[in-house]
Amino acid sequence: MSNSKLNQTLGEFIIENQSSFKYSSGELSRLINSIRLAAKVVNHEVNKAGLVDIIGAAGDTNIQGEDQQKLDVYANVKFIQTMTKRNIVCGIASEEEDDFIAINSQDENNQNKYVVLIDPLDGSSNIDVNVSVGTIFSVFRRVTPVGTPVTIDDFLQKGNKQVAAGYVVYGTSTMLVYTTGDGVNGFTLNPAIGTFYLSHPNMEFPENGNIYSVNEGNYIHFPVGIKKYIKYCQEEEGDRPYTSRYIGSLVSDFHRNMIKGGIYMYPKSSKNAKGKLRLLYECNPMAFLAEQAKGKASDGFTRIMDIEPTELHERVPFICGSKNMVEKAEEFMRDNTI
Ligand code: P6P
Repeated sequence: MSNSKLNQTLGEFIIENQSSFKYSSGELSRLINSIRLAAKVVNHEVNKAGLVDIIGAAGDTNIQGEDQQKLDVYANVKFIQTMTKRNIVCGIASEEEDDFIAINSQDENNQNKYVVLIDPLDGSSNIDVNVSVGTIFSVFRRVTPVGTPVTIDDFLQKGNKQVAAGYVVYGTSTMLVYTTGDGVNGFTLNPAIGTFYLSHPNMEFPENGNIYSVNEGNYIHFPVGIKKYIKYCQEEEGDRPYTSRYIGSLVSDFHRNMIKGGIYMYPKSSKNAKGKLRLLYECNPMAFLAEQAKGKASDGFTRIMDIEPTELHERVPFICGSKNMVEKAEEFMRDNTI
């Protein structure tokens, strides 16, 4: 991409690339634009979380049984409102909602063909300690006929059917990083004027890296293969030992590893038989981004985007990042005799 493209605004980028999206009737562009708007609104609140009484548990718990931080609730409402009010999608599923939300899909005039799955504020336990958090989204074309009510089948699609995916990272700067299947591009928000600018065109995972990201506090509960891979990362040999970096915010760990090279792991364990991360609105979108950025994502055995979903909030083990690092970890996972 020529330098002249740098500092292109997100709006200009969407318009310029709309024609390259083979199915676009402009609806997907409007969808990305609505996510852009919601991201700015949520960013405004996240940035002042310490200043107003908007942090701390909202008193409710979500389907995950996790205390809902008020910002979780706020972000969930804002993203759902923004996509609903603009009549862009026909259904939304959210980490914060027990069931999916149908949006006028039974209206025969509703020609909207996309459904969105979202983790409105991932890593929210970091809010109170001022560590970066993120929003993750995944977009599919509905599989049921337009003008009929959406069903669970519209949401339980394999990740390889995604038409778009991305995240917002609310960090030292706020970035929107997304793909529509033609590479990964990162946009940085200028908060002074509320505009996202193309700052990271064609983002790619380095094939190799020297950062591994895993919660080593769970080490004794990990499968043998993961334990052996972690020990491999720590050995003195060649470019090892690697550096251990774990923020506890998937979007932030993923973002750093995509820029510098690295691997993120949330494996299954004796504590979490299927791991912790959710397939539909965390692992699938991050896997789509990883593969579009020439990285890899699996559960240690199966490509994440080939996993057949069975329920909205199902969890899967997740290994994602630089291609050669993921393949090395898979070797250890597959061959317990090493
Ligand atoms: P643990 C945040 O809750 C999250 O879903 C990811 O963003 C993060 O990587 C992981 O869980 C942290 O989980 O068990 O290590 O605190």
